[in-house]
Amino acid sequence: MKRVSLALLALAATAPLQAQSLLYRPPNLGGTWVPDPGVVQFNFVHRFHVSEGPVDEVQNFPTFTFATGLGRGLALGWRFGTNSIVGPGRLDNNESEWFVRWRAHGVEGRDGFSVAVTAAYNELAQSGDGEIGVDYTVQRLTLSGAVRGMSHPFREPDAKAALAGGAVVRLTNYIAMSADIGSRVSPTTRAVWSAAINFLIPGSPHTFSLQASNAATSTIQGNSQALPSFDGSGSNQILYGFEFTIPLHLKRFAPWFHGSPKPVALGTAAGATVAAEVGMSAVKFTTESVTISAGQAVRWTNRDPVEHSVTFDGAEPGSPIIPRNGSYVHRFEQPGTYTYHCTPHPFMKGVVVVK
Ligand SMILES: [Cu+2]
Repeated sequence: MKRVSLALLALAATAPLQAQSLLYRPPNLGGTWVPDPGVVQFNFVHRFHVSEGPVDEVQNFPTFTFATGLGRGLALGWRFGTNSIVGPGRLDNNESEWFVRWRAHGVEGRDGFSVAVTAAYNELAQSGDGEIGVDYTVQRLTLSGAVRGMSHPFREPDAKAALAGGAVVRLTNYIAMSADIGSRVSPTTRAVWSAAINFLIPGSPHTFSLQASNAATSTIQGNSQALPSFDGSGSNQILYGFEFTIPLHLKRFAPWFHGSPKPVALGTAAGATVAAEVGMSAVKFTTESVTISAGQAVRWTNRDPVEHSVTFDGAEPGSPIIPRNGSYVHRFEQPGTYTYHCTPHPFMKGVVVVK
C-alpha cells in the first residue's frame, strides 16, 4: 500500500502540468486532455430546459464524465447522461459511453499542436464511435477541431462521420469565452453548437462554465446532433446550463492512510550554491523577491498540504508539480529578472533577480 502510493506520488510529481480545463476546450468538443496517472478527472455538465405552458416543467440533461490516467498518454473513461436523444424512444433514455483516449502528440494548454485519438462504445446507440481531436494553442487562443466516426449513429444502420470546430479565447488567466459548431456530414444535419463563459476557480484546480447549447448529452454522439425541438416546430431548441471540471488527485487522500509524505527533491542545482530559500506556505511564496548571482540556485520548499509549482512567466523552464513536503531547486545562468507564479494558484507570484 505504502509502496503504491509512493509510486503514484513520484509519477504525479514528474508528470507535466496539464490543463484538463474549460479554459482550453469549448463545451461540445472532447478536447485532447488526458489525466495524469493517479488522477481521476470528474466532469459534470448539466443543461436544462424549462418548458412553457400551464405547468413549468424543468427537463434536465446531465452528463457525468469519469476518466483516469493510465500513463503513457492513455486514459480510460466513462460518460453517463440522461434524457439522451441517441437511442430509441428519444429523451427518456440513459446513455452510457465507455472510452479509451490516447494523446498522440502535445499537451493540452501548452503552445502548439496537441492531438488525441479516442475510441468509444456507446451502449445506448449500440455503436462503435471514434474521435480525432486536435487543439492548437497560441498564447490566449486555443483552436479546436474534431473528426468523429460512428458505426451506428442514433442506432441507424449506416456508419456516419461528423465534424466540429471551435475556439477558446482567454481574456485573463481566470476567464475565457468559448464556442463551437459541428454537424454530421453526408448528409449535413442541422448545426449543433455551444457557447460558454468559463472560469478558473481561484485557489483550486477546478473550472466552471455557464453555457448555452442545442446538444443534449456530452458524448461523441450527443455532441454531434442538435436536439429536436420539443414542440415539433423545427425551431432551434436551446438548453442552458453549466459544467464543472474536477481533477481528483488520489495522492491527496494519502494523509488518510499515512502521516507526512517523505520529502521529495526535484530539480538540480548542478553543483551550484543554493543562495536563496523560498517557502511555499498558506498558498503564498513566503519571500516574494530574492536576489542571487548568475550561476547560483534557488530552492523552493512546499510546506502546504496542497501542491504548488514554480512556473516562470518567461521562457525559463519551470518546475513540475511540487507535492507536499517536496522541494525544487533551479539554477539561474543568466542575469535578469525572472517573475514566476504557481500554475494551480496563479495568484501566487514571486520574482528572482539574478545579478
Ligand atoms: Cu500553488
